[in-house]
Amino acid sequence: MTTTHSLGQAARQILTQNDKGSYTIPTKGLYPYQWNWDSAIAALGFAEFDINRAWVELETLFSGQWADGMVPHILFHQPDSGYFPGPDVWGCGGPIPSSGIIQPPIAASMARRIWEKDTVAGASRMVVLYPKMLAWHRWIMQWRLDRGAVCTTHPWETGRDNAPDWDNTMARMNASDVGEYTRRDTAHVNSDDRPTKFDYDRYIKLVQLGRKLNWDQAALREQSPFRVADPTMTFTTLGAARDLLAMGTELGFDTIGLAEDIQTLEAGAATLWNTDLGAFDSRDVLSGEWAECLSNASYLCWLGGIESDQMMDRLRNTLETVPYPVPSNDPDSDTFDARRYWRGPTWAVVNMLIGLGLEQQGHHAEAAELARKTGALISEHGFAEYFDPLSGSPAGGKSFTWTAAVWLAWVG
Ligand code: 9WN
Repeated sequence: MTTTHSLGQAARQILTQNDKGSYTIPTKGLYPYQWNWDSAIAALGFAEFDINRAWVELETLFSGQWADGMVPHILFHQPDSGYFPGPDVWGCGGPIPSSGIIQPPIAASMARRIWEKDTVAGASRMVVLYPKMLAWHRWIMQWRLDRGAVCTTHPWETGRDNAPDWDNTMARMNASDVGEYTRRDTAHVNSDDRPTKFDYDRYIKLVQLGRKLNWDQAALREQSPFRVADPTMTFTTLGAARDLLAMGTELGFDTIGLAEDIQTLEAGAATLWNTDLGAFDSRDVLSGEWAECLSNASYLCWLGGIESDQMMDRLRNTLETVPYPVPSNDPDSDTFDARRYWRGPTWAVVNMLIGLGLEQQGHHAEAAELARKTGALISEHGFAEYFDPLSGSPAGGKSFTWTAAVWLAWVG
């Protein structure tokens, strides 16, 4: 019988095996570099048994910060031919070869939780990290707002790559001139569980556009066909702003503008409420269209400190009716696909972010129920990248860093 103790040991071993010394890869083969939000989650996992290593993870992530404050979604520390697109395709400057886009800015929220475990040691690490985190927050506020909501400029930025949220926007894009390229992901895992060629052509087309515009945010805002205000970016930015304000106030650091930013982002979060859908939704900024998608990101409202009775009703219903909640797409939707990545599968990492939000807002019973169900999923089906929400069967990469970290920091 697998015990909680032995699963804890297995989870630690995964973190240790994926540890490259000062940063952690998500999983061997499929993802050989440092990813932004994966690293923040890895840090939370490390904090359960090696708090110094947790801080090092975040410090390495911020060592890749660009001069303007942007923190890239991938840092290509060492060349590796196993992943596409690599640094040669992105063509970015920056202190470490990197991608030119961001990911959900959860690092400050994870840092706050690590700091709370040891405020004395944490204070000295935050002296260096805090200004960098604040600079990234200010970069997002400068470049990514639409009516106060935070926009994504590439499906990869949200971390929810092929979510149906982007279908309409992607369908309007012409990627016929993207050229030849060779995907590497489908050499590692089942192609039925990954984004389609239609999606990949558009992912690469957007990278080519960013490169052509030298990753100039003002030019991209003018010329990119992809700009969507979304719940992932908005709620994580809002949560991070609140956490920066709390830490900055406690530690006597610069908090100028944070309280106003929180008000702006709260107003922005309200613009993501789709009344007809009855849920937080993504909104295409260029067309004004709703995505009409209830996703697992819709439930990140609590992480952003936003209450919603309707989302709570939906969550309770999902916990009761879906065998392995929370699915990344509504099982009643035509676009639902139980195994294809962000179009249906359950992601333990998003469950944890939903759960941490619920706990923070005092919804302890729902947080405990979600943690229990996520724990059952991992103990029955392993530390997979994601899972079929109906059968629980594992999909994508194995021995996955953030699934192990979720076990250590939240459900184990
Ligand atoms: C592109 C690393 C990342 C996660 C994302 C997940 C997936 C990459 C990919 O893997 O995205 O960034 O190549 O599929 O969608 O959330 O951060 O685990």
